[in-house]
Amino acid sequence: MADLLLALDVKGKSEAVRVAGACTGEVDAIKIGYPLVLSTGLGIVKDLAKAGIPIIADFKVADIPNTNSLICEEVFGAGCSGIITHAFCGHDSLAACVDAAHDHGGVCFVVCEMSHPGALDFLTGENAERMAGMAKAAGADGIIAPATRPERTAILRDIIGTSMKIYSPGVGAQGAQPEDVKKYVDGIIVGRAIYESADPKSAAHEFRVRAR
Ligand code: 3DU
Repeated sequence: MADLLLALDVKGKSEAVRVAGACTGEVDAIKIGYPLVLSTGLGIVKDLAKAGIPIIADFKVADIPNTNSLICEEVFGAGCSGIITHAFCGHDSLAACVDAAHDHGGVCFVVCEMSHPGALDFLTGENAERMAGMAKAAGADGIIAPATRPERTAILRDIIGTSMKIYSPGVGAQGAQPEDVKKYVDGIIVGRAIYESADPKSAAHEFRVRAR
């Protein structure tokens, strides 16, 4: 049984508020990222928060520890409850994000393996498994692992155990189905298949039911 996270990669406040409003009651969290925040500013978090749905900032943070801390301060100061970070910058950069999240009562999720074909160049195999181990050692709350390669997500689940969560992108537009991965993960992330639908509420409802 997995939660449903809406990847709200739309542009502009009115479209974001429209889709989020339509999906209220059908999604467990909203994931925002560069497309939306660069088109609206971080103030969009306050607009979306009115719906009472937790907001996770997918900025795939990847810098030195001090810069990571500064980014996280902005994210949590704006009202987000979670941050998604990369791990390949090393244990100290990762620790900066985990610490900042926990200082604000938030959560930190760590990208270990990505869902697109090009992830197979670097973000898979031993690299991904080492990053999963590092995420666990850092005290992160969870990892991001691909719905498009459920067998890999199963391996990463074995590494982190059951005390951490897995959120999994790749369902819908990237070709994966909720049924492929739901037994390994705590949440599926769906973007285009919901926000590009003529009826986002019904689309979200269907994914929610299928993720259960
Ligand atoms: O393909 P969709 O439209 O369902 O969107 C997937 C979202 O998840 C999108 O925001 C993307 O940036 C994010 N994501 C991945 O797709 C793959 C990853 O490995 C990590 C995040």
